[in-house]
Amino acid sequence: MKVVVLTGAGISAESGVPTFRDADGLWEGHRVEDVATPEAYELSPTTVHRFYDARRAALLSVDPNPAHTALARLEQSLGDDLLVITQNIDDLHERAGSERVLHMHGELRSALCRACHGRHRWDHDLVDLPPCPGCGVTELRPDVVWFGEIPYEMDRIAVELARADLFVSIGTSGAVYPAAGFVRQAMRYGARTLELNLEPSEGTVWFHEARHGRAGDLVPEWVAELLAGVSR
Ligand code: BV8
Repeated sequence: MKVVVLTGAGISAESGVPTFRDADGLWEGHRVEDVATPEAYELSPTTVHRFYDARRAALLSVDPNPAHTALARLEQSLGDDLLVITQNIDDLHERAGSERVLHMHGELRSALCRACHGRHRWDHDLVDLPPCPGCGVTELRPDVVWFGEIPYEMDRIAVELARADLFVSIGTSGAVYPAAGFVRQAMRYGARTLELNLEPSEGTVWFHEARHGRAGDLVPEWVAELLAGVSR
């Protein structure tokens, strides 16, 4: 059975990573859409770097929670039949032990050079415009997908959604596209669809089944069910 899991900010909420809805979408009074866009970066790279430098630094003070570890356990059992597509730019899936993780909106711990397009593991601030380790030019930006930019690996995602027998959405409001459209895409190819979220998402009508509660409770429960089914 091929399983595709889509995760959003809600899966990291219990780890202490604020969701977009938490702060009513605001950061230091800035609408997220106003700091997570190419236009905002052109206007004030410093403001945008400070936004991502703060989130990158905050990663050091959070840890994966039982929802992340349950998915890592599921990967142990399903192997290549499981893919986690995440909208999150934190590294909590990997720190929980998941390897088959696709960051469709990029990663905080990566810097992208606008001059040579090289990508570099990055754990420090970018606000001081450090030189690119590859080409030396001071054109490093956060390796994240901003509003108005095309998400990463959309072709691979389309293939995986078409192959999925089960599509599970965890901790996402279904407010941001194209991720919010994946449930219909998977369903179109015959997948069974399940929503695990604190509250009904904007796309909840598209799911065969929806369970509402905290990911830290719902995900380990669902994984145990699946493994019980799988192991029998
Ligand atoms: C694009 C990286 C063209 C940066 C992000 C169609 C209709 C309308 C608008 C559009 C459309 N198509 C495109 C758009 C425009 C736009 C968009 O969707 N705008 C929205 C605001 C209407 N989309 C884009 O610009 C995208 N690009 O479309 O390019 C294209 C596309 C495809 C092919 C070719 C061309 C790019 C969007 C990516 C932007 N970058 N992040 C950063 O992080 O700073 S988006 C960012 O916001 C996140 O990555 C995530 O995707 C989104 C936030 O959503 P969630 O993760 O769901 O978080 P949220 O806070 O909203 O909800 C949390 C949920 O968890 C809640 O439901 C809550 O109840 C639940 N929860 C809370 N606690 C828990 C919990 N659940 C369980 N347990 C808990 N403990």
